[in-house]
Amino acid sequence: MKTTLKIEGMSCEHCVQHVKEALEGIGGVKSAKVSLKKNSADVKHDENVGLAVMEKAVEEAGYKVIA
Ligand SMILES: [Cu+2]
Repeated sequence: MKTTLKIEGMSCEHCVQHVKEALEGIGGVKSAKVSLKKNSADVKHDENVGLAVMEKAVEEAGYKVIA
């Protein structure tokens, strides 16, 4: 499955790396492609990884998922 998350609060490549690591640290997430320019993350994951889990991981890293 692939989910695109809109992310708020990223300002540099460090932020991108934080978000990427946070998402890829979730069991069942295969990869996360994070774009600073688009303020988004394309996440490839198993079916059992819900949106709430991804939102929580991003928030714990210090950023926010919007809509
Ligand atoms: Cu940054």
